[in-house]
Amino acid sequence: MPDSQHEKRFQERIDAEQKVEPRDWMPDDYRKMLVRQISQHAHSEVVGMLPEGNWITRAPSLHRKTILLAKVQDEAGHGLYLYSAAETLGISREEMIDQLLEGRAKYSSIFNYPTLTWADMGAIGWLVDGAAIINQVMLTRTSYGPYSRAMVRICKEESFHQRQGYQILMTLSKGTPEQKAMAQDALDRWWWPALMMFGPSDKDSVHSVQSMKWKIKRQGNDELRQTFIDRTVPQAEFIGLKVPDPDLKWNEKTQHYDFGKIDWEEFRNVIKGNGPCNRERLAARRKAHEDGAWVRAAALAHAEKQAKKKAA
Ligand code: FAQ
Repeated sequence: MPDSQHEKRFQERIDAEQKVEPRDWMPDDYRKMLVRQISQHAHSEVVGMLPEGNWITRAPSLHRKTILLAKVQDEAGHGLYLYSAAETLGISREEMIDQLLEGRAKYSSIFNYPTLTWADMGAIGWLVDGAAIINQVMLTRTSYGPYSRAMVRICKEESFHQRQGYQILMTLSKGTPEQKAMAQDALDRWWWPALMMFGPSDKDSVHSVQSMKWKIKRQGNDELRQTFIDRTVPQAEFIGLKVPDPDLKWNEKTQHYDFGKIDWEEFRNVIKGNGPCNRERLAARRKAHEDGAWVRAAALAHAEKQAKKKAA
């Protein structure tokens, strides 16, 4: 069958809401688009462990420490589901990790900001996981089967992460004036970077049109960002914190919040590698990769030994 016929059938299947599975025919560009997005997503989960990992030894109680530890481990698990989903498209995990370590792959801009106080653990759970959920609930319905199934599992855990972050900030907000100020400071620093997580405005988004045609993404970046703002502003008000945007205002007519201008120059700089922590994050991942070389070698040697035993 000529490629154009294949492509026509493929689009018909997408339009009929049938999931695409690894052995199915798919256009090369569909495969590339998925490898790009899923690998970036996997790298984000793994690099995303670093800002919170910074606070595991300094959590204010044993109880808080165990919760944070479990959350960071969950993120590692999400990375692994996602690398596995990308591998079904014909790229190896080694290749994806090399791309990250050599600075050739992107990961979410948000993880290039520093975690300065304990309140940042609250802000990450509430805002960063909160933003991730809104994007990922949409992705549970993505057209590629393995990605969609990974998202279902991941979203369940992200909901718990969001609640634990909000609970940290709620506790601080009800605490001493210093604790409340710490919570407000965290919201002030994380609000705008959280809005940038959804990516550039639809008019500047390179991939959205094709991605939505293939139902990889099912909503635009701006729509998801608006949903996040509409949900999060009342949550901030409920715990007595103020969103750092003088232009934020409920609009009766649209039934959404109007909000101020996002600093896209800052966003572009961060994704170019010039955010406050880009170099530190990549250096930490490279060191972890080198330190783990003996574990990978031992695991491979064991697997080879088992395979020989089986063959004998
Ligand atoms: N950061 O044309 P679009 C989490 C890039 S998981 C860096 O709109 P697209 C869990 C984009 O890649 C967070 N780069 O692209 C957690 C493209 O560059 P390229 C990660 C960004 O793909 C919580 C270019 O800009 N979530 O947080 C960003 O259609 C706590 C043009 O953009 C996902 O990855 C950005 N924020 O839409 C973990 C979800 N935004 O590739 C630990 C899956 C855009 O041409 C602790 N991904 N770019 O070089 C997606 O839904 C999409 O890829 C978007 C971007 C929405 C991120």
